[in-house]
Parts: sequence; C-alpha cells; structure tokens
Amino acid sequence: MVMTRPEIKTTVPPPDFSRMLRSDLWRLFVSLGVLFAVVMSLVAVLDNESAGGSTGDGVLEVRLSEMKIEPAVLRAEADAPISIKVSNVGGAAHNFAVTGHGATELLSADQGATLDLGPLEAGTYEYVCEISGHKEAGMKGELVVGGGTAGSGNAMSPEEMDRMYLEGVEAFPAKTKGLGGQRMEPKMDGATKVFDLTADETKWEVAPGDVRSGMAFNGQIPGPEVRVKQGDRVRFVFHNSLEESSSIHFHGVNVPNGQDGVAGLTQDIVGPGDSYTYEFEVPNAGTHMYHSHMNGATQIPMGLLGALIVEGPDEPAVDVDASIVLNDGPLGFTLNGKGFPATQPVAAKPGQRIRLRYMNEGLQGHPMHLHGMEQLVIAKDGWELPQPYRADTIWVAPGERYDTIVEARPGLWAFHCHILSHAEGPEGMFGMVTVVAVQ
Ligand SMILES: [Cu+2]
Repeated sequence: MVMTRPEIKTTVPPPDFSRMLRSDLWRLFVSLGVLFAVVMSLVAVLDNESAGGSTGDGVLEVRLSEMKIEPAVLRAEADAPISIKVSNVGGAAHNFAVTGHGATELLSADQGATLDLGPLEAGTYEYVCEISGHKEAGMKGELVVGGGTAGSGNAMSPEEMDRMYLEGVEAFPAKTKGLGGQRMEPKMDGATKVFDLTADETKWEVAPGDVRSGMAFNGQIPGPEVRVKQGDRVRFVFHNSLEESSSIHFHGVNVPNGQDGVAGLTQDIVGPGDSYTYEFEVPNAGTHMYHSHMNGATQIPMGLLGALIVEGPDEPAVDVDASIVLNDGPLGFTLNGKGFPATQPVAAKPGQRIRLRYMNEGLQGHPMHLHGMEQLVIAKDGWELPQPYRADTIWVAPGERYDTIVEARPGLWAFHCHILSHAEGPEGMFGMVTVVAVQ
C-alpha cells in the first residue's frame, strides 16, 4: 500500500474557524469555560481559607514549574518577618531567589524549601529562578511589601477568568511568526539524498507576542521534517552556527556506529563555525527523530530537533499524516514548536483515516489525550506492533515515538496533554492543546 501523506496537508482545506467559533467550538468552550471558572473559583475560596498567598503569620507559598513561578505576585506586610515556602512542582531543577535578599538552593523535581527573608521595607522586590535563561523564559514575579491588603496576588474574578479563557479560544489557531517542521526536499547527488542542516540561535514566537530565545535547524523549530524511504542513501551536511559545540544524532535509525553523532565517542566535537557530514543507508523504517547530542538538556528543549520519517515498503493507507512533536523547557510546553493558541489543528474530513506520529523531544512524559475517538496504536519507536491496541490517551515518554491511526468522526475534538498543568491555567488554555477538526 502506498501512503498518500505528501498531498494531504495541502488537499484538506483549512477548517473554517470563524464559522466554527460561531457554532460548535463556541458552545463547547463556553460550557467548558463556565465549568472551569466555577471549579477554579471554588479552589480560590478554599485556598484563601487555608493557605492562600499569605497566611497572616507571614508565610507565603510559591510553586516553581516550567517556565513560571506561581503566583506571579506575592504580597506581604512591611517590617514583619517574611517566610516563603517554595515547592518545585515541575520536572526540571529550579531555585527561587528574591534578588538581593536571599535564595534557596537548587531544588530538583518535587523538592521544596523555605526561604526566610526577615522583615523587609515597604516596596516591590523581584523574584526569579536563577538558572541561566529561566528568568527570561518566564520564571519571575514581584513581591510587594506593604501597601495595604495582603492576599493572593493572582486572584482573578470569575468574569476575568472567563474573558481570558475565551480570548485564547477565539484566537485559535493564532498566527505567529515562524513555522517549524516544514518538509525539506533533498538535493540529489547521484542517488544520494542530501540534506543541509544549519544550527543557529534564533528568536521564536511560541504563542502570540511570546517571543523566546531558541535554537533552530534552518530557522525552524522543530527543524525541517525529513522524509526518506527505507534503503535510501542519505547525507546530512551539518553546519554549526551556534556559539557552542554540537552534533547530530539520528534517533531510532540503526546507523553505522561512526555516524551515530555522539561527540567524543563516535566522532569529533563540531565546534562553533565548524561543519560535519554524516552519510549512511537507512536500514529501518519508522517514525524517528534527529537532534543535537551535546548539551542536550539545553539544546534540544531550545529547539535543535526534527522529525525523521522513514517510509517502509508497506505503509498503511491514510488520508492525513500528522507529526506531533512534543517538547518542554525554555520554550514552554509545545506541540510542533508552538503553544496554544498558536498550535496548528489537525484537519480531516469525516471518515478519513488520520495517522498521528508522536515524537517526544522533551524532558518530561506527556500523555496525549484525544477526545471523541480511539486511536489504534500501530507502532512504538518506529517498530510495527505485532498486536496493535486501542487507546485514547497515549503516554509518550522522552525519546519515545508512537504511531496511531484515527478514524475521523465529525466534530471539533480537543486534543491535549493530560498533565493539565501543561495545558491549562487560571488564565485559560496554553501549551500542549490543539484541535482535531473533522468537518
Ligand atoms: Cu505534558
């Protein structure tokens, strides 16, 4: 069977979101929004009655995660001792510092600490995570000392919450600068498919107005999607325009050892300004990835990754073939390099078969949940499953890939990570949320 993927993205007309927003999506999200607002105002009431932002004895609480500190504003009395209870609820290490007045040690995931500041004069103090890049990525807030009522700094009225929630939904799918994962056509050198990949620092608009520092292959996050056939001879010419060294690993491809991309182990380091060429025959089909293999916990979350899809001789026939690259870190929680409402919908017509290819390049697992339709899981890490199984939530651990087939049912189906702090907050949906639009 032959896959029909290459034509799909262009032959399925983009969904008419203005009409959808006036009808189904609007009703769906308004009802969800009202429910969410009710739940969150209950939470706010309970929270104020227990801990809240300030307990009256000067103990404040903050939560650290990628890439924010909640609440964004803390209030405390002037000239009274201030203690801040810090919990790292994220998946990466962070610390908490009130600039110039004290800091916790580095807290790994699920660790906590209490920062005792003593009394402070009335005024506004900045707090941040001191790990390089984390403040810029959003991990900052304000401690307001004095000036009247102490209380939870981020309390919003239910009306404000509804308004912010709906603003996000109405903006979807929001236009942002830059589109990652665009299919890259090879240059041919005889029978060899040649792909040029240049790594460079970039500014990347993750969501409308949210421009962050990233690292990109060919200016795209994720890098260009490379699609070849099993048995093809391929050459990747890597140019390193970063200010640090790097290399490229072809994750999931059973390459000859010398082409495995691990600096110091199988090749020389590729320094700033240097180039390196990889060449091999692709022995195994499947949904694979290419990514940096130096300073990986920084370079990959910042964007040095891409889909590497190898088509076998006997692929299932599908109408839509969509790569879903998951990532987390300095760019926030992203699907194909964007956070809601700038994520792109997966569009199909009723009855069509959609192939979803999940690739997790992040530092955390993401259980991707599709509303309304089961997914037939046909492959793990590019290997065909002897016994496909059905599921609606696909847990994708870092480095894993899953391929699933969905029979499209009419409707606008929410599709999101079900670690809900990766997808929704008091200000509405963000991050790993999109829609499978079947109409
Ligand atoms: Cu997640």
